[in-house]
Amino acid sequence: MITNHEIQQFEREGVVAIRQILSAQEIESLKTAVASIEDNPGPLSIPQSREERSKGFVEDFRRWQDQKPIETIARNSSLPQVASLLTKSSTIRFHHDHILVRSKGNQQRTPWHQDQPYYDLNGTQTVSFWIPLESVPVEECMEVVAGTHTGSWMMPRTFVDKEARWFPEGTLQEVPDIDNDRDSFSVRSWALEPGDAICFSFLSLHAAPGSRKGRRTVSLRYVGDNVRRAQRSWKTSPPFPELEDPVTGLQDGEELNHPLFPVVWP
Ligand SMILES: O=C(O)CCC(=O)C(=O)O
Repeated sequence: MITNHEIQQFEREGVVAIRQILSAQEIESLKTAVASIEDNPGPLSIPQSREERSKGFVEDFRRWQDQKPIETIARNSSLPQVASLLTKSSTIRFHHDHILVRSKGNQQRTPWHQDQPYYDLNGTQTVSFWIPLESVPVEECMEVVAGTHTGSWMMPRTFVDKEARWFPEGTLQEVPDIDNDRDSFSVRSWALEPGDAICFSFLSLHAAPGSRKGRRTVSLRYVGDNVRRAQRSWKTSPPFPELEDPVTGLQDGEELNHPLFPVVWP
């Protein structure tokens, strides 16, 4: 399922591509879910307006809660076990799904960023699986900077307006200008086929280009033993307002022991 070499690469670089981690049937079931999500945007979908959506780049979050194929793959595929091996965590919780759909010719780029500063958690045992539903040529693949998974947190900003909506200005270092200094960074990317996935840490710096033929991707995100809630005074992306409930929510520093984050391994 996964080799020691791949586990070591993830430990060293914070990113590894794993071939045929999902079956053709599993990819088909994700396609069905994504088609349904495109037709029925959820409350967290971006953008919300029909006019903006027609520009051809839409995102959605936390749809495992109403799209059975996503829940089934998040829980029952090989991903939870691979997450456990990569993060060296004895237990794994599913954290959330993130759906990204670019229509044919949509050139909107996802800028360089780390995911973790957008979330309300701390901890190092984290992994996302970036799962394209169609083949992706290397020049249209997500890119990840090797080694950033053990480095500093960098300022999360809104992708379009570059606003510091999460951490206050000046409190975190800025994302470096990788595109104008590419030789100084170890940038990883791959040509992928359906069933392949890029596994990367929540702290790995990554970006993704637009697409000529269109690209539908599902990112499934998992956390391990040492991950704890970090209460924020702002709305995270994605938001988890349920965690603020004084009775059923989670306090700062608590384990993510909540039905929103089911244990999926073992
Ligand atoms: O596919 C993309 O455009 C970016 C994906 C991404 O940033 C992620 O999955 O965390």
